[in-house]
Amino acid sequence: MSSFAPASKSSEASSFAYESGKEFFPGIGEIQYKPDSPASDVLCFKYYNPQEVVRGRTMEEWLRFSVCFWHTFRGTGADPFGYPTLCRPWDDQSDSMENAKRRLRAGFEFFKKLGVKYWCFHDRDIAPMGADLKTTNQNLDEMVDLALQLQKETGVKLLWATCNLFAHPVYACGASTNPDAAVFAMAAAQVKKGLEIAKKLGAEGFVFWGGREGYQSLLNTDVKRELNHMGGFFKMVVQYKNKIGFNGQLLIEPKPKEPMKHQYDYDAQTVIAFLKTYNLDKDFKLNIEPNHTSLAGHGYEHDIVVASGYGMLGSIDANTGSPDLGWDTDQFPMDVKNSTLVVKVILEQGGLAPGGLNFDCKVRRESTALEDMFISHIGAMDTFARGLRAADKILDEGVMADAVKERYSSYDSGLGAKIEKGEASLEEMEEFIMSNGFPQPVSGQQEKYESTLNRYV
Ligand code: XUL
Ligand code: CO
Repeated sequence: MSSFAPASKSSEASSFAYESGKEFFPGIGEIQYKPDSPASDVLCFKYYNPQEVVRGRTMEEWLRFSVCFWHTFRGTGADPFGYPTLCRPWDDQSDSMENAKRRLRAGFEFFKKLGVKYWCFHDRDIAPMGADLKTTNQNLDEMVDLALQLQKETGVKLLWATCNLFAHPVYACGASTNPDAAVFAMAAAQVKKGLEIAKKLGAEGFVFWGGREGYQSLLNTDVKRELNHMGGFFKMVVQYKNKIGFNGQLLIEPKPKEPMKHQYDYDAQTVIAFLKTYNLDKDFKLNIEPNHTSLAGHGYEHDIVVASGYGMLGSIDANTGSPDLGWDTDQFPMDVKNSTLVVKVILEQGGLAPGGLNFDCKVRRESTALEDMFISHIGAMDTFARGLRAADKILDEGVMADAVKERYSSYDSGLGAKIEKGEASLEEMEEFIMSNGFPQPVSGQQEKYESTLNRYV
């Protein structure tokens, strides 16, 4: 997001060089599936074959890839130590509507050439804010009209929309959890408009990432009051969504920290508990981002497994952190073992629709070439295609599932079945141990599972 960039930037950074009506990515055509291409050819898919059928659906239908507008078309490469490095020829770095329109057109050319069927955006990614809500909404309407036209022309659809409730200075102490009720109102007004444009663009979902919903210090924070406010905010969202007939899936994206020291949507289990507490669990699902999962101190696929277990895995922000760093680096996912474990869950729960795999990823600050935008997405799509093939084989052969099933087989009949049905008592358990003696330990065989997995990836 441009607002993350340092206040000033080197004048050489601007390299605006776009001739109206020309292609934004000249020399790059639609990316093809070429399984036999040499390793040096990185501008084609070696594994992702969109129309290939796996377990009764095409790869495209299982994986539902999406490009995010904020990193790929608003990311500048700026960091706290350096000026922008990703200076796109069509972007004059101004906040004008013409610039916003060029960016959007570049975006749709990119989606089409890459061969993804979905995109995602924040309201503030696509349209500049005006001096007040009225002009801000007018700008948004103008951009949404263009987006609708480009969606129709290209067939690319909106996976989900979201509101940026964290970049503007007024949101520094949170949006719906801000101690100031007027800021709550500003966030609510923004989300009202966000839901309207999501409906207009046919969004399949609407995401809430709790950007600054949390605290930096407990000394100045009334935690329970803030959580009540957040619960009330989401109730208003559900009411308005139903009122206007927006049918997209509402989603919350957990993250434990960054930018706040502590964020209320800590991880999947925390968000599920929050939703159940405020009676919102029928209206929301979760959008899981593995880089956030690892920030919470969990393994890569942990939150995906947990959310799916509760029937609440709605969508995935498919990215990865850097194991040797430990913050939200939003890297492109390139690890086949990770993608296999994620796709295995997707297959087991029968798909992700209406969610998908959204690449909430940014090329490194050093990856400055235009073709890096393609290479990064192609690499990640191939990683998930390999994960899909491997997960299909794992499920087909059933070796791992059978081993897990066997591990719990004592619950299939007798005492175990009674426990699972909730029909057993402490007295019966005592009686069982009295007559059968202490049980013998059974091996967990972690290494057996790990080496079995390695046979598939
Ligand atoms: C931030 C993050 C966001 C959300 C959308 O860490 O993941 O980009 O996905 O607001
Ligand atoms: Co995300």
